[in-house]
Amino acid sequence: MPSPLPFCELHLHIEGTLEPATIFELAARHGATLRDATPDELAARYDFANLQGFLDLYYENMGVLRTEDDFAHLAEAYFLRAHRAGVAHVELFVDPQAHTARGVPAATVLRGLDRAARAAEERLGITSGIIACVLRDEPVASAQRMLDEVLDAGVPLLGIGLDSAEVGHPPRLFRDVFARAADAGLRRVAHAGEEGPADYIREALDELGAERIDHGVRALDDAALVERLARERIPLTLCPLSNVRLRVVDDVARLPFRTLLEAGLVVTVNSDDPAYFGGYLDDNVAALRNAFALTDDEVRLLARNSVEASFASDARRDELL
Ligand code: ES4
Ligand code: ZN
Repeated sequence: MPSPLPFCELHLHIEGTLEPATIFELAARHGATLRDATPDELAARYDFANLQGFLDLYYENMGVLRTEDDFAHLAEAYFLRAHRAGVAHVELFVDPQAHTARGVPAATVLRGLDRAARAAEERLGITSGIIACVLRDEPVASAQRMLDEVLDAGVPLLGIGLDSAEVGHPPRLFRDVFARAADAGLRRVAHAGEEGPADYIREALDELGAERIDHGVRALDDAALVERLARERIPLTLCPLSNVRLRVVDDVARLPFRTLLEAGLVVTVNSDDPAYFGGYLDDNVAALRNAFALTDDEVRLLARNSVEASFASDARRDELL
């Protein structure tokens, strides 16, 4: 069934759309050797004990992304699949430090993504923006260099985010990086409360000025925080299939989805790393629909929330609502 309304996808790591078959295709193009003999053999290892188990493979696999064309090709394939899923606007995450560490300049990455984004707007009508994420398990100085590089790349940038291994890497460490990003006109988001404590969500708001929280399911451990998120209409970008595959919950039905909605939170549904977690945006919506017997009105609310939570222009938001 087609989505009843266009969705905005607000939590999507573009490197997490790198499908096993594409990894093999790019490895062949670059003469790179892979650990596995076939895409199926690789995919058979997509059985993760936790976030770190996933991240290890995610960073290894992205080694096949080397040229501007590689990044353009990756994003083109994503935009086509997102279009089929009913996505009308995307704010995509990218991890520049994961590429510069391998000798691929941030400008190469951003130019490839930007080229695909322009084509997607023209051909598919999908609007988008790029959010450069700080790898929180790397030093602050590396994050500062990344910010300089992406600001100097000559490609329009929507925002700054915070991702990678959460526990032990609190948001407050990156206070100065986010302050400088805000001064440069970037929007601010942060992963918090995925595996880490509710306190990290509070820090993301107070120390980083985060305007949205990515995941944030652990907010429910702190009633005052939930009340604040509702009052300030700070959206949460939930990723149901991700939470199951990374064992945040045993199954989608165990997500505190109705509790979050009933607390008045601006809840959105997103796909995170769809090539790794078993589905794109439509699959995530379907998983919630099945697990919680969502009505069409409730699915429409999720679509509306995604528009409200987006950083799209007022004109574009009016179009989508
Ligand atoms: C990520 Cl699911 C998730 N959490 C944190 N960082 C990430 N980077 C890519 N996917
Ligand atoms: Zn994520």
